[in-house]
Amino acid sequence: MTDQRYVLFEQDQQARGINLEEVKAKLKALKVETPSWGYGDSGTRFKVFQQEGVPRDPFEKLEDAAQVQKYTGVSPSVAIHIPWDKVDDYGKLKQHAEGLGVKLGAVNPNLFQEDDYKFGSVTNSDPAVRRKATEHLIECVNIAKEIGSKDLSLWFADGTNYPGQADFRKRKRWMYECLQEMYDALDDNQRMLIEYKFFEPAFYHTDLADWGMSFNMAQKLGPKAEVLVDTGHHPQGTNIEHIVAYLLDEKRLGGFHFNSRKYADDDLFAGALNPYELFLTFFQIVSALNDEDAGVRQNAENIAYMLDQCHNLEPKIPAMIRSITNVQTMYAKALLINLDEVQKAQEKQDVLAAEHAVRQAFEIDVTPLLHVVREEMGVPRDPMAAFLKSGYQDKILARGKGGASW
Ligand code: PSV
Ligand code: MN
Repeated sequence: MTDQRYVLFEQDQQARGINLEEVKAKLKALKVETPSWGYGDSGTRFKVFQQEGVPRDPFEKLEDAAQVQKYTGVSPSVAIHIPWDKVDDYGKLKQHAEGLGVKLGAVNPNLFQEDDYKFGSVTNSDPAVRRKATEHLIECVNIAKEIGSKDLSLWFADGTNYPGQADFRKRKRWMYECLQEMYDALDDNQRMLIEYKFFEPAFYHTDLADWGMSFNMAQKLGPKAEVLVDTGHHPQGTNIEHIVAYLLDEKRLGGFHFNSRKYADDDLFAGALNPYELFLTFFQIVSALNDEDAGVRQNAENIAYMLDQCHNLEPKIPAMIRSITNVQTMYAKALLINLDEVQKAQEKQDVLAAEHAVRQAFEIDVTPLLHVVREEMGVPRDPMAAFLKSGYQDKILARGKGGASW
């Protein structure tokens, strides 16, 4: 059946000089990894509300993640967190994932939940704690090798609460030493993605507080170290797309943890509060995909897109589907920006025309395009409606309450 809405859409976009076949190919190639911890119970420091049907172990988390892939077709891998997803046999976990049509993705070490790490992990003044933290990092590299995963996502809760509590410079050097040891353990096809966060759980200083610190660390470590941008980890008003462009130009943008924030690291689902920011982030990526420098293009092609969000009130699988479709929608809109038009306006220093060329694409309704793309990919046109109709949510209620948290 010819989709009338798509026919009109196609005419409009062709008139704007957009190559829709290219846009469709890029949309089909998009992959957004979901986090295993986003399927578990989560909450705030005040309360974790338990939901019925939450997975009880890593195997069930993968089953839920496979639903997101089944209905969206663009989330074929799942990030794991060690020890939250620790199992005796990672080969079995890998096989289970593959049997469900997904893969295990980035491995996230956890250096923030043990008493030993109260005063820091890789920055602790006690060499025995730093040793323990380094061993855990290397353990995670080995797990990643075993499951065939390329990416290790690193986030450190390390920081201090009071002036004078610890020596910033010494901590910086200790962190570098530990990460260097981890770096040396990586295979050639593996990379470490270094995340930053400007505050929390520490309130006075955080050892990797911003992208510049992560970037500096990555640069000193070597080409297998890149920066991970978690959209929720910036102070109010930060121009995230500028950070993205800068890192792309330096060929050090490793990946994203998408989510929405209003005040702090809220971890609300992606695209709920920040659609224009997400769109402008993709604008920088789309522009880098067309850069004259092959290295920049290559970096843009190898970005690990991941979600990092907690669903404290909302059901988890639909929240994940909504985020994925939000990300897909913003990417689709960014792909409709006429980059030549933007460039011409920039050359003429025509501020209004340049801004218009960008915003115009944001205002286009991409629903007909996404429907056709999904149909061609063999997934439902409306992934959310199809999932809700499937009965899966009712089926998992049998798991009861009290599943895994985070
Ligand atoms: C920290 O806030 C973070 O964003 C890191 O990515 C962790 O891996 C994740 O949340 C889960 O704690
Ligand atoms: Mn994160």
